[in-house]
Amino acid sequence: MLKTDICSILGIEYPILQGGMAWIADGKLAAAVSEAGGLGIISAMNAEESYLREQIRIARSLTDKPFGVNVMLMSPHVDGVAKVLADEKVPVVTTGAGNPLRFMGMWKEAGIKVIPVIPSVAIARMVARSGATAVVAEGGESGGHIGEMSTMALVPQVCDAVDIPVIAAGGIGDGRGIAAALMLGAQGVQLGTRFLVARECNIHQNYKDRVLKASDIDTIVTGRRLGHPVRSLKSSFSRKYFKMEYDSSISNEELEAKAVGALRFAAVDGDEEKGCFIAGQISGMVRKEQTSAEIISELVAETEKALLGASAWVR
Ligand code: TUI
Repeated sequence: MLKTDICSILGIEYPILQGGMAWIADGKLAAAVSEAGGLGIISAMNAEESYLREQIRIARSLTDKPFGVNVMLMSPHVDGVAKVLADEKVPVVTTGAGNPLRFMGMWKEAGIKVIPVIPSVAIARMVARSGATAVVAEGGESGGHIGEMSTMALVPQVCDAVDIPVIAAGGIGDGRGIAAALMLGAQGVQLGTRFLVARECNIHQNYKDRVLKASDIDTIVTGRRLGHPVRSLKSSFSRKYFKMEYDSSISNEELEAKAVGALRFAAVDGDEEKGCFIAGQISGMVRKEQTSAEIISELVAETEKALLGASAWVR
């Protein structure tokens, strides 16, 4: 049986978290993943407090199991969202795209387990000192807003630096990746891209089809010039955006403006011209639509096989 300490800490069956993807990870997907024994995570994204309350209500109507909420710290509604989470006493909060320190006291007081997503050792140390329950160490193979480090190099260095559990993310798409992450010292994993094609994932079919058709080299990183690199699938939007970043006649303000709404255009409208189809480098490994329960049970079986088989190399 695949079990680590993070399972008892979070009250889940398997050490598998579903990433909190903006415009994608809603109450229905999170509940399906939690029902399957993982930790489903709702994205609070850029939305107002009322959206989050509704998604929490939906998740609670579909499962009694623990679930999480991801807070995008760059959201204009972050203060209100942070209060809703304390008020609703959600079991787990993960944070991304910034420093969660100013909310940690309020969340801890509400009994919430706080798991910041971090891109470097220095930030891992900082959040550990402030009382984080665990960290998600996310490498740049992942989709969305990324740091500089790769998962392979980041995870063991974070494990050495902090004495709280480390959950690996970025570039993990199947049981081999999970087994490898555990070998690097992680106690669990977070997967986003694999859940894009979950049956309970409510994104536009064009988005799912793009992931299903992607090859290993089909992602691109845009936004470096603005200081927030984002990995997504190559598309007419992302290729155009990439070129604009090298065009000095285009101002940073214009670049920012061109990105507004791009996640929504992808997830809700499946718009090939205006959408930013966020996905990680493992897109090339995602070949079929499955229920969240099928994804989790396949991942667990593959991980157990990989871990048990690995001892054959020691003679
Ligand atoms: O946050 C993510 N992934 C995301 S957020 C997002 S929405 C967005 N869209 C456009 C631009 C920016 C965001 C899509 N995908 N992953 C976790 C993550 N956190 N990656 C990097 C970080 C991070 C960066 C800096 C965490 C902490 C941090 O701290 C710096 C500081 O000291 O404030």
